[in-house]
Amino acid sequence: MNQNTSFKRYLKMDLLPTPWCPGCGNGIVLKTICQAFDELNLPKNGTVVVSGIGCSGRSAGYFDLDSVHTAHGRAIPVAEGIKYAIDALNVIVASGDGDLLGIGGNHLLHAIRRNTNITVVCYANETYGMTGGQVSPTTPHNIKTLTTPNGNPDYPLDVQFLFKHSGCYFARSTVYHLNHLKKCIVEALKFQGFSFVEARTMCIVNYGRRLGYKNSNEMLLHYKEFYKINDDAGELAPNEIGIIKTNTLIKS
Ligand SMILES: Cc1ncc(C[n+]2csc(CCOP(=O)(O)OP(=O)(O)O)c2C)c(N)n1
Repeated sequence: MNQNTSFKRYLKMDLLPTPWCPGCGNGIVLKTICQAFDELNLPKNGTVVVSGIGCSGRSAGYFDLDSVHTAHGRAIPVAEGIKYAIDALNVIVASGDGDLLGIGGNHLLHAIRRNTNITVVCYANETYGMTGGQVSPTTPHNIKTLTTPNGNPDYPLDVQFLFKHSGCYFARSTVYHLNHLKKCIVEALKFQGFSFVEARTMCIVNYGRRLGYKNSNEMLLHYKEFYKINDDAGELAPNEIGIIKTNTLIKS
């Protein structure tokens, strides 16, 4: 199969289009996960995708693999259960920041503690997209959302710090930086232990338009201009994307 289209073998092409709004970045994350699977030639009958609830959670059903669409926030423990039951499987979680860091945050902490050998790709759009654009754990300070019309009084969770001293893998990228995002996912899949990729992605309809973006392309251009790649970092600045080298993390 042609190198550029062979990733499609991991997708249920007959189910397309997805239910996501025009301009949503989720499709880019979904495609990039499939490209990472393709690069590693993951066996379709040996790979499982698990998601929680949310727009991004809908991605599980579009993989042409065994997949589980769990209850809200419960993707990680279900994925861990699958991995502990059948170690030979590649187990990947694909879900949103609200799902994984909000209602599911407790499970994330314990997956890090256990260093379970699964990969999580977090569609981090800084909002609860499916339910209309409420504030989420990753919404920046002062940003206006449906539930913070005067600006978010809280500060966002900087996810990388949950991983400090864990011995796990953490990477951050965006849907603008396609090759970098794919590299982050490929390296995560190769990592023997718990790996987490924070994929910054845009929700124009329920988030970006409240911030004054006219379209999702403007949000993409913001990623292009704001983020700098720093793959050798022990820690990422707010405007940096990269892979935190696991050898900079000390397992206590
Ligand atoms: C137990 C429970 N609480 C609340 C909801 C409502 N709900 C559905 S999706 C969602 C937020 C999802 O946000 P996120 O994970 O960021 O995904 P996105 O839609 O932004 O991709 C919420 C709160 C639910 N379905 N179940």
